[in-house]
Amino acid sequence: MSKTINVAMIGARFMGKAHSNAYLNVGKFFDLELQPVMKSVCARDAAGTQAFADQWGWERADTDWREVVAAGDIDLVDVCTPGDTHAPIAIAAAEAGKHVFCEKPLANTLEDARTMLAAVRKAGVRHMVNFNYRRCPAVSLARQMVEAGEIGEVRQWRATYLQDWLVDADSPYSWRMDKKIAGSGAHGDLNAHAIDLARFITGDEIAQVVGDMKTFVTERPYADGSGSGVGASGAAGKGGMGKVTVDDASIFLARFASGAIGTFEATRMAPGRKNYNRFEVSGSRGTLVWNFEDMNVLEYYSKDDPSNRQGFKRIMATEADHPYVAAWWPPGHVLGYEHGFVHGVYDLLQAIANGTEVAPDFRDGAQCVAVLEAVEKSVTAGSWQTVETVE
Ligand code: SOE
Repeated sequence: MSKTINVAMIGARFMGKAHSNAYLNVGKFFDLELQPVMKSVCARDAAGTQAFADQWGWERADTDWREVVAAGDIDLVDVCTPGDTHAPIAIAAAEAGKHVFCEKPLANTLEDARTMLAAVRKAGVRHMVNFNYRRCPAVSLARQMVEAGEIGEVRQWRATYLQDWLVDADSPYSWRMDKKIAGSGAHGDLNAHAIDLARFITGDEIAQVVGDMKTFVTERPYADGSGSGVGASGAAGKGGMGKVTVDDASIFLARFASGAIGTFEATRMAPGRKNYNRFEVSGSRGTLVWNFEDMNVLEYYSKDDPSNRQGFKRIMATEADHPYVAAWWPPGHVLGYEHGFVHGVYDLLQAIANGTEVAPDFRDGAQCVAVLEAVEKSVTAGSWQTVETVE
């Protein structure tokens, strides 16, 4: 009989569902030393939170996160709220001695991210940021291959993270378009993932950046509140127009510490691209390509293949000896978006059980925010900026 760990999740919308699904299923597919107990889900709207708790199996529905993070029966606090509340919730949780799992980007400012890192370190609790794409099996495999030298010395990184849900000027306003709440637009929402993937796959740090950002639609209608997922509005029934204070698109060039170079593009305005999170990394001996829209496949070109057999091969990362796959289905029975969340929760729970490190942790999260912030500075200054190092 394994031991248990009591979880409280703050936030009950899109990410709340993805995390709830992970807690529900992780123990059914993976051998766990600590079984999660879904104790409390907390959000502002009492009736909606109760309905969410009933649907997903949370024992209680709460509305005051301060009481929840301090509660004696909570061991792990999972932060699924918009970026502006990550710091106060995570810091209070750490001060109450709770382990903290936090959605990305870690914070809206580097200052907040550093304060969060200091708080979890001081408390000696486990901490992790949910960069879910690291844990798609094909992405974890790409990391293993780069680490093993299978593309040689890494020289160039190309990331494109393209969506189209804001391409229409009448797509509704939501908190994601309010800088005070979201911190930034496509930049923090999507480039954060691309930066994390670049750091994870290459094992390198982004040292200098220069970029540009653009807001194409500067005001949007408030929604009727019927939406769900990315477009859901927090301003139901308000009427009128909301001012967009974040970017719709953000691009930047990067110089890595090793001497490699890279390009990053994030947009919510690319018609036809739904969740086109793609990277291509070229080394001295080969290239790897991954795209979330075909997430089980890793493309691999090796210069070391015989000359008459050169070409990209499509590796289906669905074999039992691919990362995380043995826990699931037979070869060829593909995995999806939700599995990355299950894998993240699995790694976090095992790290808590064994007292071991888990990545990406708050230092990784803060280093990602340092890159995001340096890009924003470069846009204002019109020049290359050096990225601060978070120790
Ligand atoms: C919306 O752009 C969003 O849900 C992001 O917030 C997620 O981090 C990304 O994985 C999918 O798109």
